Amino acid sequence: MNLLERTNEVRSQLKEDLSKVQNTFQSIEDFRLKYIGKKGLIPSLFRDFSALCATEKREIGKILNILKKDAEKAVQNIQDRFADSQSGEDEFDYTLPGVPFNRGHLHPVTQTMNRICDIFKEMGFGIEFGPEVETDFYNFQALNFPDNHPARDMQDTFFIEDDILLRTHTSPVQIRTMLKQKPPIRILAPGRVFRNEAINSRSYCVFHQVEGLYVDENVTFGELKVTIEVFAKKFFGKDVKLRFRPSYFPFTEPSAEVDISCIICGGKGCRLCKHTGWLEIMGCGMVHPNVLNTCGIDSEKYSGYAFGMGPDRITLLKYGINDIRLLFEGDIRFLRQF
Ligand code: 2NL
Repeated sequence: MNLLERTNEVRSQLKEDLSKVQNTFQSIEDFRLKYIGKKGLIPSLFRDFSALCATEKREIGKILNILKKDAEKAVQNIQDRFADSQSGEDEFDYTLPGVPFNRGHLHPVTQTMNRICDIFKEMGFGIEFGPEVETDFYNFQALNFPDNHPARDMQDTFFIEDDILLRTHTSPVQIRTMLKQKPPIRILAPGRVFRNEAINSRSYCVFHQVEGLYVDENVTFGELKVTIEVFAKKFFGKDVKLRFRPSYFPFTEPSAEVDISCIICGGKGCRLCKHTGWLEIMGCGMVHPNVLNTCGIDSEKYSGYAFGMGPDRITLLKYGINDIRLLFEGDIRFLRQF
């Protein structure tokens, strides 16, 4: 076999051996010594090369040099790969299942308030906010509460000073809006409210309210009814039935309370609806003329409707939760479920 044939033979052998090298120090070192070590196959080809004549050298020198470079490169590559695997950095197994982590989410009451707001926004209501610390004027006086009304009692309201209190409803937001804007006014006032009540499974000292107000010329109770009907069907489902019962609030006349057919039994009677078939979801009415006049809106020219609901209670109903305190205690084991 002449040198050219031997060179080709070494090349094909090198190719085959390279595919069999294992990722261990010994296997790589064996490969290195066999081909480019001092006593390896390629140096031995070079030794024979030096004995050739000039024409033969020209013919084979280039091929031999390429073989040597390729062998050195192959050794470098497998040594690098081995070093990487030893450092452990690039050994991450990308096929492993991911590590789960908690994503967090909005509080269930916030989710309920957002849904309520979204539905009324579609019907053209704007959203307004106001302070949680209010004066007697915005919270009571402007809302047609008589001076001796029991809600003004220290027992029911958290007073900060004589005239300063924590709002007991979000109506002051609407009073503020009516005082600074002319009709038409169509707004929703969601927010946190406070009442100095005994705490139990049904009432807590802090809770939420979403109130709505629409004031314009010729606003009627009929419009109030359809607006609430559209809302209730969107929120609770299109098959829900509604019932308006006469009621009393100082700030509306006439006033009504709104019931929906029970979302559990559909009206047949069950534990949730206390076997009545109905669930109360809100109060509403036509804005009392005294309230409009106090806000500088002529009650001869304008009329309005208003409503108020408790998203806490609605959240309890929706999820079948039996204790309102769970909504305010921030227990992550409870909140995680929503
Ligand atoms: C309920 C009842 C209601 C209103 C709130 C209101 C506000 C203004 C004028 C007139 Cl500025 N009314 N709000 C009206 C009727 C009922 O809430 O049971 N809420 C949980």
